[in-house]
Amino acid sequence: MRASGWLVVVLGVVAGMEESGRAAEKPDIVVILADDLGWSDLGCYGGEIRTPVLDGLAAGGVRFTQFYNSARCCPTRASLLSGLYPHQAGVGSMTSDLGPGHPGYRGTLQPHCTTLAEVLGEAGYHTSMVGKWHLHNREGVKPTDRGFAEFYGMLGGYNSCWEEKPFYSRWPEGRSVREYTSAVAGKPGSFYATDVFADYAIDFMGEARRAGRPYFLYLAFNAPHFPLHAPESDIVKYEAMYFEKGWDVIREERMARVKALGLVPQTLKLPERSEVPAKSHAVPSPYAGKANPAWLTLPEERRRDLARRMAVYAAMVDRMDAAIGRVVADIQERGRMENTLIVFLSDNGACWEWDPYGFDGSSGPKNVLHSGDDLRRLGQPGDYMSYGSGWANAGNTPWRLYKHFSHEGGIRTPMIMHWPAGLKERGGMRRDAGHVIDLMPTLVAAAGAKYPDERLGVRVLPMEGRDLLPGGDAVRPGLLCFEHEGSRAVREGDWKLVSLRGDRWELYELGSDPNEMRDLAKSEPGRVRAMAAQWEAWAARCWVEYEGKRSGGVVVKDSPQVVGRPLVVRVTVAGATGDGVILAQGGREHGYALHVSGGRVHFTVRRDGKAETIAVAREGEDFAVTARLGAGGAMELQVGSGPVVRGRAGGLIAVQPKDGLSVGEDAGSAVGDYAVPFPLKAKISEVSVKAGEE
Ligand SMILES: [Ca+2]
Repeated sequence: MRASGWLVVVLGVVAGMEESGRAAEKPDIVVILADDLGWSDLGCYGGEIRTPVLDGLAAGGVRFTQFYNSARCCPTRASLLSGLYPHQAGVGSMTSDLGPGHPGYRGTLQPHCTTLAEVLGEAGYHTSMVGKWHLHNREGVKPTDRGFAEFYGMLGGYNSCWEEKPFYSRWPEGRSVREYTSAVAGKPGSFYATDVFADYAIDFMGEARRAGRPYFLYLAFNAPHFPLHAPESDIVKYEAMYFEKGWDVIREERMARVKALGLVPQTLKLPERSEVPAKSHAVPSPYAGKANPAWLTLPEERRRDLARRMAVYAAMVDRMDAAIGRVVADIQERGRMENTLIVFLSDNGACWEWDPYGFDGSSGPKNVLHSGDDLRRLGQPGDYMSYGSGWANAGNTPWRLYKHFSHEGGIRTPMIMHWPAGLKERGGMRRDAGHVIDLMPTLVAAAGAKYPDERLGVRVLPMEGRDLLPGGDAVRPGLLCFEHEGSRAVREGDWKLVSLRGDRWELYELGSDPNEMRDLAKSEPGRVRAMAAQWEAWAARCWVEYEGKRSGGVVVKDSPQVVGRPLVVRVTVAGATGDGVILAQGGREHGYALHVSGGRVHFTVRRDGKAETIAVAREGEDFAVTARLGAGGAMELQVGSGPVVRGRAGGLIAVQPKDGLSVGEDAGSAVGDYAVPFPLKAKISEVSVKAGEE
């Protein structure tokens, strides 16, 4: 029996090789994801940042000129790994879990989706992940619970690149770990995340080779996401140049190069500097709602500070390219370059948070103007900063807007595929649209794997994307759809319908107007209606809860600044026959709301996703409400002259909510336990929100 079984195996292998030669051998697969990388940052996409390794992969493979992600860290990662739209996988927003009533917003990969690691593991692949997960750190949903046999990296979204503990970990527990000294910038043997990721990637590839198995390595850098950290030796390559040129010259130079490279039409014009979105967390930013300023209008001290920030960012990209170079060199040394499929892309566009000056300390309103010797601290251990919207705008040249948004600056990513044994192209371009949902069908095809119908007894949703390997289409058939925090888009052929949160639809013909400069919505109302209906149908099918959905309530234009301030909210309601929201400011992360439900008035305070609610009965259809949030989080609620009900939130509102104050509905995501917009049929008057007084 034993001899005959052995014989059958050998015959099978020989037959396979005779049929299709090298292709019978499964390719090794490496998917490399950058974090918050702008569209034109890489040399092969028009950037001045030195990226010779990625440029080399592009020269030996194929670049996609219109490849899309899902605008933000978590949704893109969920979509890339599952082959589904983010909401279908359960990650329509970030990692907050809104509960079973909101299947698109469970904050982590759901049982009805499978992952690239699970599918390729079933096909015999050694599976490993190095880098940033950001799909929740709960037990049962870590990388090693979703198909990756080995993991080293960070489970959360962003943290120091210089400090290993407690941010980076090795799973499964008990595996051998490398030892690094901590936070001694640039010293041999000290920890720097990007370099360490390459160390572990090479370790994991070696393990697979020793086991005699093909491997799938998912290498998800946290570079160049904030906090911007890089070795001084890389920063100095860029600092003086960025100060001399500034973002206006860089934008012009990149524009010229993307044309020279043939990435965009020769007729394309550089748009005006993008605006700083009005809902800025850097409140009160004087730039909110205005365009990024011209570089030379800024004082020299500010320009030196900003040049240093951009230099640190560029150094992170430079260093990431070098780390990828070490991984590629390891593959080359083993003679495996021919049959290794390498994919490189970014999870979203460059990050504008939250105004042209960037932030210091944490993502929020604090900015520090550094000067003199203090500039040298930027990017070093202990520092924490970002580069701001002016540089992010340059990073996304020639597109509009940034990370978070469904305009091209948010969702268009560089995308390189390199696989000499499987792809015809050597330095070519693919000009049809692609999307991260395409990686699942592409890798399933490349690996000869099978996408399952079921996973652990649960039916798995079918793949949404298409196999990229054949190529050859001038225009992608079908629809691509987008939604993130109310920014929506649908693309069919070269037509794209797009909106900001809560705003009207804009219509663009990307074939002649790739950077969304000529809005045709007014002249093509029929097309707007038809495409909007396509988007609505997609949203309903994929569990999208559109945050900008409006119901006739009022959104207050200049919402109160509530961070760290005691609140007193007063409002008069008349003719309230049913349930609904009286007023709300904020959403699923931070904010407060008053709503009526089950004959009671509810007061909710939400901090970091955690909601505290107190409620009191109301008498009749007409009533006045007073709600207070005091120091230390003391909550009070009173209806009319009735009893005062008390509760306690964790503290005052800690982050200025993105969703403005709305009256008569909750126009953003839900602060309280209701389904937005939850309009209240009533006359609401005498609304007063006092922030900063007890
Ligand atoms: Ca990101």
